[in-house]
Amino acid sequence: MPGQRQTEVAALAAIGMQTRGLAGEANSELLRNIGISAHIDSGKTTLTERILFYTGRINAINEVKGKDPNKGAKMDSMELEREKGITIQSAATYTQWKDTNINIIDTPGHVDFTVEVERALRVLDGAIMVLCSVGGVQSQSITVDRQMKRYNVPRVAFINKLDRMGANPDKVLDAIREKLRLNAAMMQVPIGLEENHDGIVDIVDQVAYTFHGPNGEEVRKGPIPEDLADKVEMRRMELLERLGEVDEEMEEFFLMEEMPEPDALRAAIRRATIANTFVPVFMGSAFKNRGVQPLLDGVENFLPSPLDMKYSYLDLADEEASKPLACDAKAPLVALAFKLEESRFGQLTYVRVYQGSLKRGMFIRNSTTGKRVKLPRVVRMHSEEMEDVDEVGPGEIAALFGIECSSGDTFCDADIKDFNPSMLTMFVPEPVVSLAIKPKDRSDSSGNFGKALQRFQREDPTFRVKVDNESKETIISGMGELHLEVYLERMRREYKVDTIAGMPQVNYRETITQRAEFNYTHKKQSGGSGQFGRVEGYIEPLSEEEIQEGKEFVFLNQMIGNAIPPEYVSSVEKGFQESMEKGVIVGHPLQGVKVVLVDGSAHSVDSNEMAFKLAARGAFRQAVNEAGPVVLEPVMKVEIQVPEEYQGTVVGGINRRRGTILESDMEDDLATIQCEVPLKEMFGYSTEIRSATQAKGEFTMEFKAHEAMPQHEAEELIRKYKEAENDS
Ligand SMILES: Nc1nc2c(ncn2[C@@H]2O[C@H](COP(=O)(O)OP(=O)(O)OP(=O)(O)O)[C@@H](O)[C@H]2O)c(=O)[nH]1
Ligand SMILES: *[C@@H]1O[C@H](CO)[C@@H](O)[C@H](O)[C@H]1NC(C)=O
Ligand SMILES: *[C@@H]1O[C@H](CO)[C@@H](O)[C@H](O)[C@H]1NC(C)=O
Ligand SMILES: *[C@@H]1O[C@H](CO)[C@@H](O)[C@H](O)[C@H]1NC(C)=O
Repeated sequence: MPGQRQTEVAALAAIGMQTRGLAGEANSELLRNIGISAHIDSGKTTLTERILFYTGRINAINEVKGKDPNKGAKMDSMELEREKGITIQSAATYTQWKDTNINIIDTPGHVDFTVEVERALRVLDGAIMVLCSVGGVQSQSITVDRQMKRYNVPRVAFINKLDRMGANPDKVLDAIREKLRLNAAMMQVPIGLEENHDGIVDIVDQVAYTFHGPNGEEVRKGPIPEDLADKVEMRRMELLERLGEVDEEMEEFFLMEEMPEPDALRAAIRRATIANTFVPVFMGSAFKNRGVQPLLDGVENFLPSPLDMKYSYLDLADEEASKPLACDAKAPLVALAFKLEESRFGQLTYVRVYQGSLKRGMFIRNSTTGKRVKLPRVVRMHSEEMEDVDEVGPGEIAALFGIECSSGDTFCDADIKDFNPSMLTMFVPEPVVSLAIKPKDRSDSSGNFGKALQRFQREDPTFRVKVDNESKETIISGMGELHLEVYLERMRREYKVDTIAGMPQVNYRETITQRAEFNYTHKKQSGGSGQFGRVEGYIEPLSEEEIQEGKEFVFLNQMIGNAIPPEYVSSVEKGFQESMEKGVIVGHPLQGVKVVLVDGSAHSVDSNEMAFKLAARGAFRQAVNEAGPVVLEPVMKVEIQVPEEYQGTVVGGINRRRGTILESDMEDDLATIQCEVPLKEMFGYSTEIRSATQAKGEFTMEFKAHEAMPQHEAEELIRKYKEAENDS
């Protein structure tokens, strides 16, 4: 009954607008923008689903990975996600718990899609970090934690799956402290574990919560079970001690051996959580409907509102000076587009308003390009449904219709002149895998092949497309095999284009290992206007610190005097920089090179920009072979979990794939192996591990760094490159 549904949505929207109109600006204090991030399979989707159910946003719970493909969990809106059972695309959902408005940004779990996580984290004020009570802190939890630290995202932890065999929340807490180095303490003590898991005891309020009704919607309060009293007391002292380490008021209580009132304790937990010096730990079982409502109270009580956070923008009108943003509805608008999505309603642009308000019908401007557009519609999204709203205030997350833009664009009020704010650029990793593709239908009469590629590139900065100049092939690159596979699948489903793909290729790099000098003269002085330029200096590898700072190429001018006129020095730099694009051993880009210019000479008539650029290129060619060039390959951090009986086989497989085992742990017959393996060797690994372990093993991986390739491995590449060069 689509008609009825629409009326419902319209009615909801009307109510929403009304309450908002009454509450006005004070709303920011009651707003929480949160993400839920987790290791794959720790239950993030299940938890999100429960949150939406208990907050009244959905009427029924559909289990993730259910049998009926049309009835997957609400947050996984793409059909493909349902089939793969993993969350790929983030969507923003708006809901309410008690008086608090909550925006949930669904962040993807798979490491191939970390840029999505990064983007989501950029617009969040806080997060729930979900951990499995059996798996604990896994490699991906560490990655996600590192990202949260980079963006200073305060968080609460939720230890899920207390109903599972081997559930051990105490051990997970130790891992949070040791592996993630977080100052964390339990907010709760479990009532029973595994099949006896029944509820939780709240340490601050000293009450037991149990969950009843078909979906755990009925929360009953009771006294602390007698056998748990000591444990609760122990955890309560520990909570005070941990808070005392970061909060003076609590330190005093701890030293006086006094317990503060629950309100004072809660206020301290909130202060420390927002200051990112403390992480409160909640627990339960999303699947068995235990512990989710108290977690929501925790979100309300302890995670920051937009008013608690200090953000800043770069003022493009003032040499990109960093200036503070005010979470004030009347201040000039600053909003960040953080996600584009092709929906069945057309292009949706997700934005976070940092300052001022977005109003339907107003004119907004892309602060970088100065392009002015009218804002036809503003909506709140709930997975695939939406509510129209007239205005969204500071701190809020909304979606816009009919706005052409790229993710990462900053919008401001078009009617305010000389105000050009830019939100910081987002961290985007370089793609590590490439794949040559072409449409099966060579004519591609619909033009959809090109359209799809353009769309994906705009949505996802880690997905790149280029056409190889020599082979005329279309090359797509991304963060892993699965990343690219997902796009080919989306092309087939959403754009009806079947593609033929080659073998995935690794994105190699080259670098130099020692210092080498150059002294090169570019000269063409026979007839007509001549060309003359001489450059002298040396190239050397960048230092470890420079690489740590993210530098790939450094140019230093150490000339004494003006042997090369200043206007040509930039041409010299450009010439060297261009040489970096294609290495000499296998033709892949160079990185980690420093060029130092010490001398040169020019001719009063025959010197020009081109002459110096060519001199630099010649000098580079001259020096690079002397500088010990090597091939670098991407190396991945891999974490594998397999039942004990397969450990030997799997370790053998990793050794064959040139992997280095860093660590292996054994717990309850389950081995966790941490290793580093060249990406090239990881192709097809999912098939191997499946067949080697009767589908009982699983692994995750993420890019670590480009590292030197062993000579004998590089030789094959070098030979192929030389053959290709000779052919052309
Ligand atoms: N026993 C138990 N199983 C759970 C619990 N929560 C989730 N699961 C199961 O764990 C599996 C993974 O859950 P999801 O919610 O899809 O996990 P996710 O973290 O969203 O995973 P991705 O979408 O792949 O990132 C599903 O089979 C769930 O039914 C829990 O509290 N207890
Ligand atoms: C807005 O500015 C950014 C940065 O220059 C640019 O990449 C983007 O395409 C612009 N968007 C529009 C709609 O002009
Ligand atoms: C591609 O080839 C054309 C002509 O063959 C050349 O003009 C152009 O600069 C090349 N582009 C790149 C990126 O190499
Ligand atoms: C560099 O080359 C020039 C011209 O070929 C020569 O005069 C000069 O001595 C050389 N410099 C060094 C340090 O070898």
